[in-house]
Amino acid sequence: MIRGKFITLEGGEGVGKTTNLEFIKEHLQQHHIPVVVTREPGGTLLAEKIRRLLLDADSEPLAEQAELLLMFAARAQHIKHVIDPALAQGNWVLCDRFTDATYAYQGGGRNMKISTIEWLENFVQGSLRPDLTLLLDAPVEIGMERARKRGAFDRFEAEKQSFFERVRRAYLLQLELHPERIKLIKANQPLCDVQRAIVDNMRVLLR
Ligand code: T5A
Repeated sequence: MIRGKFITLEGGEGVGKTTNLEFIKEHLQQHHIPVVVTREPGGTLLAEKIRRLLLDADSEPLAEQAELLLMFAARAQHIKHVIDPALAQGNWVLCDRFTDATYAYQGGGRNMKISTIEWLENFVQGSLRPDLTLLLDAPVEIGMERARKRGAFDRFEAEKQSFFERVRRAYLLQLELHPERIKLIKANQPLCDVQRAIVDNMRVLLR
C-alpha cells in the first residue's frame, strides 16, 4: 500500500481555512484520491475534549505551559488514532491546523521557547511532517473582522491585536524556514482567486 500524503491548512483567525477544506476535499476526490478531513486541536473523541478545554473562554486562566502540553497531548492522540492509520491505509489526510500553529500561537503569540516546541514536536511526531502546508495569510484586521461576524469569540480570539500580529509574523517565519513545504496563499482576495491559488499549489503533489 502506498502511503497517503499529509496536507495541512494554516493561518490566523478567520482567514478561510474551514471554508476551503471542503473545496480541497472535492478537488482531491475529483482526482480519485481517498481523503480524510480532520482538525487540530481535535480529531478524536479525547482530543476534541481537550479542544473544548483549550478554547473555553470562561474557565480558569490557563498556564501557557499547560496550553502547550494540551496541544501536544491532543496531537499525540490524533496522530496515533487518526493520522497515522489513515496515511498507512493510503488515504490522504487534510488537516485544519497542525504544528505550524503551535510555532505561531504558542511560539509567536505567547513567546514560548522555540527549542521547547521543537523538542515536543520530535517527541510526539517522530518523523511525521506534512507533505504540503497551505498558509492562508491576510492582514490581522481582515481575519478578525470575518471571525467577528461569525459570532462569540473563543479564548484565543479574545486576545489583543498585538498577539495576532505576532502569530502572523511567526507563521511567515515558518514559511521562510520551510519554503519547500509551506506555500503562501494570499487570503485577502475573492474566494475564487484564493481557490485558484490553492489548486496551483497542489499541482506538485498531484503529478
Ligand atoms: N491553536 C491551534 C493553537 O494555539 N495552537 C495549535 O497548535 C493549534 C493547532 C483553534 C484555535 O486554536 C489555536 C488557534 C485557534 O485560535 P480554529 O477553530 O481551528 O481554532 O481556528 P480559527 O482560526 O478560530 O478558525 P476560524 O473558523 O475562525 O477561521 P478559518 O477557518 O480560517 O475561517 P473560516 O473559513 O471559518 O472563514 C471565516 C469567515 O470568512 C469568510 C467565511 O465565509 C466565513 O464567514 N471568508 C471569506 N470572505 C471573503 N473572502 C474570502 N476569501 C473568504 N474566505 C472566508
